[in-house]
Amino acid sequence: MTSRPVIWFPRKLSEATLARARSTYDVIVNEADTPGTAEAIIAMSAQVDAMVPCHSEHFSADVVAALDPRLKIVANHSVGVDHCDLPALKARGITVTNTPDVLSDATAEIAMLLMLGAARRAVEGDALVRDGKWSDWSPAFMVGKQVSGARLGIIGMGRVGRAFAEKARGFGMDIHYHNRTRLVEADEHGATYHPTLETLLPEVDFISLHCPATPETTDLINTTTLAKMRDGAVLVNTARGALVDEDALIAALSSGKISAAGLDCFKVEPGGNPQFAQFPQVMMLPHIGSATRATRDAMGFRALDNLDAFFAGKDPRDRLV
Ligand code: 8YV
Repeated sequence: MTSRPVIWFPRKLSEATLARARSTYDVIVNEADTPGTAEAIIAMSAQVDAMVPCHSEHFSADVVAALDPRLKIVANHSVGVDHCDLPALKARGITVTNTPDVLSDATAEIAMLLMLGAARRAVEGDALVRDGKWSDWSPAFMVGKQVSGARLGIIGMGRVGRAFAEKARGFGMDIHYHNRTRLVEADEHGATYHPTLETLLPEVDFISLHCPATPETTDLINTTTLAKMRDGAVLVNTARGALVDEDALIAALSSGKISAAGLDCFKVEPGGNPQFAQFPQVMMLPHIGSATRATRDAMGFRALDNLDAFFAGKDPRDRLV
């Protein structure tokens, strides 16, 4: 009998994922479920053939250079791969995969929750009732911004952006988008394409970020781009904290240029940016875009599908390098 490949799970993935993995592979799970440190990743690379990390494990150039040649594949349990230095992994001959598609709806749901919560003052309203401070009502009380019929600007029209556009169309929103390339007409469903941010930003009432974090998109939302937005625009970020210059956003919230924001991602994670807590019009979540039972299972299974293909000598469906 040939020996089974050994797989390391630095985080505790769903029970269904780990059960399926154990049926095919020898599995090592970090039962403590703490983020895999550089030292742990390097040490484990000598003991395993594959790793299934989350975005909490960083494969920087330094880490990749120190990996043991035994490690053959990094099958990410995430769609974003900004935690992986892909050129460095490619140079070491290590295959890298991700888990696209399966988390688009869950992430779009969280974007919708944040957009509605920011627009309709959910944090403020919840605190009033929760703290027993709701003592009055009038037609002018807690008036928010209506989503239905408003213009939504989506930056990054990949799978998650398109899933969010579909949900927003259900709210009667007029969709505008910016993407490196224009979608084919059938995929636009009537959305208006903007080849540059310059034309998109002044046209929309709500802006939602759905592009990957790359050197080109770092601080995409900054003092200059914020100034181009409509007065009182609402910003939603369920993509990556790296996309937003947080100091610039705090200044725009203070001045009222941005009337509200919904944030699931921050520059520093875990933790977030305590400066945002001064704004009741900012709704915040701790990076839980894909955190549903169904999606966790689907992400785990997609990562295992990639491993199964790789160890069967086939090209994994979601191979990146
Ligand atoms: C996850 C994510 O929370 O897929 C991504 O890129 O940011 C999230 O879905 C995380 O990476 C799960 O491993």
